[in-house]
Amino acid sequence: MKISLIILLLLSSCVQIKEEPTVEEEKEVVEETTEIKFYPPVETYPANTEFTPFFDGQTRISGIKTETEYTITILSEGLESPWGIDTLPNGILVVTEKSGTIRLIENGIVSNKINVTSNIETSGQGGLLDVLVSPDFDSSGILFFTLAEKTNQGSLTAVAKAKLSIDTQTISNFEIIYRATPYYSGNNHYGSRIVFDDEGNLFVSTGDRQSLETRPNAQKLDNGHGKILHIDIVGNALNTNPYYNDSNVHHEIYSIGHRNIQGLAIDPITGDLWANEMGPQGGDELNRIELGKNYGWPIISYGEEYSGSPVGEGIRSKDGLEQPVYYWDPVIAPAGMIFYNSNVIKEWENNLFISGLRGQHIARLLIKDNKVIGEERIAESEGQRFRDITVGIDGALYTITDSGRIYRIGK
Ligand SMILES: [Ca+2]
Repeated sequence: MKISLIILLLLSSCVQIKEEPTVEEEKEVVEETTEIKFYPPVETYPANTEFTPFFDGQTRISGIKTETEYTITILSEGLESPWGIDTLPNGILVVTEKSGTIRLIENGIVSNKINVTSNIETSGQGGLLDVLVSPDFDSSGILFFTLAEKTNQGSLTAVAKAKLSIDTQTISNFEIIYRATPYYSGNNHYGSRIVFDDEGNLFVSTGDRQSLETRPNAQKLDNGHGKILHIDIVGNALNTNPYYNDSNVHHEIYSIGHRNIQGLAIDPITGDLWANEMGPQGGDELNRIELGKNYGWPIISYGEEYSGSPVGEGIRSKDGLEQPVYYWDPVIAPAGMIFYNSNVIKEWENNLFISGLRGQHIARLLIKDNKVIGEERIAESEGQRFRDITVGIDGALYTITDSGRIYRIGK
């Protein structure tokens, strides 16, 4: 049996080798290797700080321009403070609203509000935040969320899961599975995003809760502030986490030293986790996240305090602390981001798209060998604060804005 199977495999591989590419296939190869044109950097304003990059190409990289024709369409302006967007397997879009509701968008039509939970700190940067569709959604109806949970001790970033009914009218079985303790009275810098790794576990990002009191928590191991966490779908820390066997630590920690992360994405080719991070004045970052590493906040930063005084010692690098792959000064305030995992617009394949709040555009980044080699600003003329972005099953980008719009950007 085994030998005949091997012979069969050998035969079939021989047949494949002998196959000549068709004319059409050859044409495609030519198109794909078309040289990329580079332009001057997209940022033309002076930086806030006088830091120089740690390596060439770490900021203000060459500009690029999408050559494919695409359109930018407003599907609706009726969302109320939308924050997170994801795509159901059938192409329906699910959007969170900060007050604690979701909406479904099918063929551009926005559903009524569906209540998820009311136990939310909705002031400041709080709210029902990110949403993530479970890979087994078709059978389970499960959605994951991040939110600012409200209690009488203050608030914190939490991860929850809940079930959307088959008729898509109601949410049930809402359950918090993880809490980024401790609670704190402030209402800013909750992060947060949530993505699946390639084994079906969750990466979650948080923030440092903004105050000078909580900021040092980003460097401490006993809490969930200013971290990326790695948990399973019931909320347990993974035993591969770097401090899993230590006592008096937050076992869910994957990486530390983050200020406020509103963008996480998995590279579809390498499986690597990427995160963006809000800097203070100047110093927004893009990082490639590795297990157990320290990304530096608040010890190093390419930004400064809003007063103009330095952050800590005012240094941008230090041994043992990770350098960002890329940074922005002035800031774009990066929020949700995604790798374009469709082939509908070929030149966008595996590019990273970051929704910018203060920057009021979608940043398209071309990445090669873990370095940014090109940057484009998309939808800049819309004048919107872009909060999150997803790729639809039609290969278009769908993005939501603070003013309540949802856009389709694609062919
Ligand atoms: Ca950093």
